[in-house]
Amino acid sequence: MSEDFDLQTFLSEEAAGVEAALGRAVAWIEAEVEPEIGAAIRHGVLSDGKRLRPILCVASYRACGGEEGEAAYDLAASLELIHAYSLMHDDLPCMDDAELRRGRPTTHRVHGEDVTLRAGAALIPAAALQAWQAAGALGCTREATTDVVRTLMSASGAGGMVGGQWIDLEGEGNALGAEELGDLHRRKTGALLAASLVMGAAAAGASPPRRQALYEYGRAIGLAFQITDDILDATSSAETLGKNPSDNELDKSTYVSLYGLDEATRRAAEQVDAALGAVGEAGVDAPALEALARYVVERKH
Ligand code: GRG
Repeated sequence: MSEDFDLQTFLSEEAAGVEAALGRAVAWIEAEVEPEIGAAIRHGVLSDGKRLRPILCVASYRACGGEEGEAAYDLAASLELIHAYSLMHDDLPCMDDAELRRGRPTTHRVHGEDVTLRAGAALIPAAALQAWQAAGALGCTREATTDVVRTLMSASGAGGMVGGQWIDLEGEGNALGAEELGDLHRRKTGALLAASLVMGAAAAGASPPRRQALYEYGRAIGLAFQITDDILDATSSAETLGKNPSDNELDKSTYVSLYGLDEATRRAAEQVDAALGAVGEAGVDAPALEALARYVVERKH
């Protein structure tokens, strides 16, 4: 990593930009829904997440020549709206039945199941609108705007995150093979992470090879992220993670159960190298992307 890149300062400055954009997004969404739904949305979205997807989106946008400004964070916030809904629904009793998320009670434990279900559902079209509005504010062409919104919705949908979650739920109690596990995670976690990079590139009007390189970077760090998630679930505590480790309890197949800790760690590092190789070959010189790829596997929660 470049010696003089200060990752912690970068992450906290970027998170501040994302936080402000999420505040603006939640304010317009709240104005359209009943107060109890708005309160649940506020709980699920404005809690203490790492904001990795939006930070990646803005880093990609900049790496492709996009200019500074609030609208880039507004675009990036659309990814966090999808991510937040997925966590709110994932924690429901009909899915993972979790009581703790981001160090505090899950949305349904505070606001109730039916309200959380509706709040999460409201966030899906809100995210599409958020991305569409932000692309307009960024001056994206009609083609780039379509690309941005389609990328977000396609990564969130049945071919991406929703499909991956379905395989995950069906897999509980069954040992998945390497191919099935890879497919599950490419869809459940990897698709939205890769979309973060592609949306930033598309909004900045990146050339097709550069956009492709960022997609490959996103796919690789998506896999590295999930392997690390499995390692943290197997080795860390609820206090550090802000959620209860649950893979074992739910009898889920993971990279740790399939390969063991050492091999899982090696595979995560291999994906970081692949991510850096993809952007390096395309001549994308972005210290932030390099630092973020390493952060994905070095993080503690
Ligand atoms: C109805 C089948 C069906 C699906 C609905 C619920 C759902 C859609 C999808 C769930 C997808 C899911 C829970 C993915 C997990 C991704 C993941 C590893 C989350 C943790 O991400 P971090 O570490 O969390 O970035 P923070 O809290 O920092 O944002």
